Amino acid sequence: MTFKSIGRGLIAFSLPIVFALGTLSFTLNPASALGGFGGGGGGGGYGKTLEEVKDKGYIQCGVSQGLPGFSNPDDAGNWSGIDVEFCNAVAAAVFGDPTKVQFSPLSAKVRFESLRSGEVDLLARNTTWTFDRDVALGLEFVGVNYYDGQGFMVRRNLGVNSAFELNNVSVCTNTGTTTELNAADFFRANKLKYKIVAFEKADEVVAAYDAERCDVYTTDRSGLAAQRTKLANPREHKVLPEIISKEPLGPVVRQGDEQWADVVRWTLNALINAEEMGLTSANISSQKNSDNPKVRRFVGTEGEFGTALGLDDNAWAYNIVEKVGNYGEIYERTVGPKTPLGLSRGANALWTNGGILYAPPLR
Ligand SMILES: N[C@@H](CCC(=O)N[C@@H](CS)C(=O)NCC(=O)O)C(=O)O
Repeated sequence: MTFKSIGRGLIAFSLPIVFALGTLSFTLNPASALGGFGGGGGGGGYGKTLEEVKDKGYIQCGVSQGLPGFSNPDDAGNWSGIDVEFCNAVAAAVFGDPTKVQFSPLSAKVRFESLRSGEVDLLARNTTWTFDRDVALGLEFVGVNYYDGQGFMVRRNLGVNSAFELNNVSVCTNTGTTTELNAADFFRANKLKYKIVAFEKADEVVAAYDAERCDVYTTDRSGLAAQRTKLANPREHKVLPEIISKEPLGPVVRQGDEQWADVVRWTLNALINAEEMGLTSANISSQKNSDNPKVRRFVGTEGEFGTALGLDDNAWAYNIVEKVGNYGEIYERTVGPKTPLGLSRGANALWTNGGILYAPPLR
């Protein structure tokens, strides 16, 4: 092993260090640990997902079974939505081709086991980042692609204007969700009587609610906006004003594969940074020869960011934006005000626009 001083007392090692923690062991690649770009070995090396994805030639992406705006198949089996486009963006980063994705529709109940077992490489399925999921379930959340909160929908003729008036009600929802847990907390904390009517498939929840088998439909507010479009008469229903929880929805990977987590995390960061920098699918090709160092790093003409991630192309972020678009473009065409969901940006606006979307810089 050789050591080299890299200034300010930091030492760079030339051999990988292997850590052993009980039965787990992993290798820390010094080039990536010390931010040494272009150090010959590329990035990380903590797991095999990126290698396996490259070998098979596509990403297996776990999505919902059908939630308009998030992940929804059309009659021909083509998927669309903000989560679907996130999977496309990761494929653009890895392969330079957003179509190199296969979608696995997963119920809320089975999603984590599907990810843990390796059936999918990535979960982009309106999944709330919680302590338990992050810490105890062997999962890693890489960020948030939609800030949400849980709400209630009722038939207008129920005559209810506030969630605090929901007493002695039956409540339809999905099993295996934070929704079930939050509803229990809410009704208990407010000493309101309720009965949960839970189903594994989202369409069963919609059908039960529409058939008046329950008084209330509860889920993430984006989910209410989506499922409302499937009701026989959407106008006969209203969403109550209270938001009873925080539901930061984000992409998830298996714990223990930092390299893959970094690829997915920096795809999300690139989408958000692109919007902040004004880079769009329409204008990014004109920025390829930009003199601006920040733009040059983004499009890959300066630095070795792709190599550091273990990707084959330093233009990975360029490819995401050219082939899929930035976060704002995706938002507008999937869930935004002009779509059937009609969701304004709200908390999902950039921090520079009054929202809380804030991505770390690419440098
Ligand atoms: N964000 C919550 C709820 C996620 C969830 O599964 N929501 C339902 C209702 S919006 C859903 O996605 N249904 C679509 C499906 O099951 O395919 C969680 O992570 O537990």
